[in-house]
Amino acid sequence: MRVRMVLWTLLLTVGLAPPARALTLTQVDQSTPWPGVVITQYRTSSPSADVWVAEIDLCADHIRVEATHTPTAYRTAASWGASVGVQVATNGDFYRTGPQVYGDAIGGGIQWPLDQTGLDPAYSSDWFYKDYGWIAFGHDWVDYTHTKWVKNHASNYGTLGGYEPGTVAPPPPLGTLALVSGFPELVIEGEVYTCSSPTDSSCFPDRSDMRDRHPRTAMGLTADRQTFLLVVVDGRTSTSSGMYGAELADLMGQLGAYVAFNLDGGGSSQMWVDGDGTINNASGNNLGNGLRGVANHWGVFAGAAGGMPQRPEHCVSSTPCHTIPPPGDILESDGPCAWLFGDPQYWREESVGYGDHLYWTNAFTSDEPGNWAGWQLDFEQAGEYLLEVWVDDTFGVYDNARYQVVADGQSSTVHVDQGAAAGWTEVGTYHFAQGGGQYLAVFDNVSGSVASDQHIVADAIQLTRVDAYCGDGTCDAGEDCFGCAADCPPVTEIPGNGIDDDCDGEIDEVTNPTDPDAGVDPTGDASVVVTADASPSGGGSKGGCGCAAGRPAPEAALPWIGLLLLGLCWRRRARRPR
Ligand SMILES: [Ca+2]
Ligand SMILES: [Ca+2]
Ligand SMILES: [Ca+2]
Ligand SMILES: [Ca+2]
Repeated sequence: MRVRMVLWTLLLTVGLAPPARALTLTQVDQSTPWPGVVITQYRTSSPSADVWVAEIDLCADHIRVEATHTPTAYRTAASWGASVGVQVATNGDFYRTGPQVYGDAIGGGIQWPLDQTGLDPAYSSDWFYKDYGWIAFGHDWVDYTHTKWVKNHASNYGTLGGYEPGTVAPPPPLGTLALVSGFPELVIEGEVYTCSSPTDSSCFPDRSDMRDRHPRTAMGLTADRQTFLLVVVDGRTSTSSGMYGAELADLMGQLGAYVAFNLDGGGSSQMWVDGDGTINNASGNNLGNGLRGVANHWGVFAGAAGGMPQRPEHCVSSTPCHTIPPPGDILESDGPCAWLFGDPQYWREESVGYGDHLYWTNAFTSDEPGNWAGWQLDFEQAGEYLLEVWVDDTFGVYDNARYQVVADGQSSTVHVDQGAAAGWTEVGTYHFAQGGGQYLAVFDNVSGSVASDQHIVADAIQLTRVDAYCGDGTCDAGEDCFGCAADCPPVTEIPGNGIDDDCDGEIDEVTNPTDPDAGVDPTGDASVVVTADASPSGGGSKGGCGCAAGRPAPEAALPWIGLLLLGLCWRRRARRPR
């Protein structure tokens, strides 16, 4: 927004006409059916079109964004939305027979198989291959990646943000829960895509149908990443003309998008709201042929009716669900940092296990998980941690339960024999980074046959710090009484060891041995001396602070070392006559 304002100011200052912004929005209706969801209907002039906007406050209670899991059939937004239990749904990416989509897709935290996405090398010669950008949602984050065209023309846009801006079609971030792809990009880092003419061949070179007026669907994100925009524009009727791509870009900019992408349009454009049904003229978009089934969708859980936890799932300004302190911690599967995915009826609860509560589900043969559980991990300090899971000896049955550990950007898969386990069971030791974006997950799907009733438990997990850290009670290398007084308490200054043992900011200062309060020799004449047994060569005991080189810098210590040597010489001379 600010970029645009600056641009306008600049244009006005130099006396040029600003680019025509033909689109005028008039609000027709607005409602807030659930906290965090505002549905607005607009009428636009030039062109005359009906527009529906769902503004989703990602930091409102109970808000969670979902996208279609690997589909086996085309569904309308209404049918899919009702079956998943979301409150708002729209169509998503372009699709083809399969069902498959043009870009990448993730629903319920599970990426679609390659051959149902446009990433399959089989499509590498197709016109749309890797053209897409996406918006992706994870735990406490939202991200986007720009389209191929934008990445290949990065110099037009200054510094590109988003995920891996230098890589075309990067693998999605670990921990992505929902992702839908689209192109072309309509708003790029706050800059609305503009064309000299909306019908010129140079306008949206990555997609020629942007140069005709069609029904449209678009997705956008505000600069603070706290508002998700889903927009549908009707067309192909006498009352609503649809929009050129350039008009859609203008619309998304006016609605406050910082980034925005075109989604599948035409007969696919539809917005469904629970209780109101399909709110736009989706059949009109489909030339009177009723609602069209599509391959993927965006959905939004909202309000208590959505059944999601109160804590918003993708709010970038949330404090972590829990921060694991330096020594480690125990996180429960029914605690604030746990996820349970899949049909809830297949997650059974028992009043046994750690804290007298566990969940279990059965292993089953499938390419994709049906039920899976996850634990979000957010650390106060980076370090090495032993990761264990609690396995109840009755309900832990399956001998090859598959876990995924995401630690410090690395993903590892570990199989655990839950049948042989009882109590705390090691998964492994990992280096975790400070902060979040890390997790443990356990999945129920097995390739190949599996016997019945092979229970997999999801119960508490435990993290135990195994490397040295401040607060472990030992003064370790790299710690001192400045940075870690808990482990390295200040002790009486020991001269000559180059360490500021008493943490007063002076290294090896000479003190009166019989009266330490007398402090440093004030005159420098060495009238205050040190006894031999307090010096390092005299076998003076090394205090708790002696485990690391002290500060300040060596040059600051030099005068004191000199003074000490002078003092020792003086003492030797003074003793000689005896
Ligand atoms: Ca438990
Ligand atoms: Ca320590
Ligand atoms: Ca000192
Ligand atoms: Ca010292």
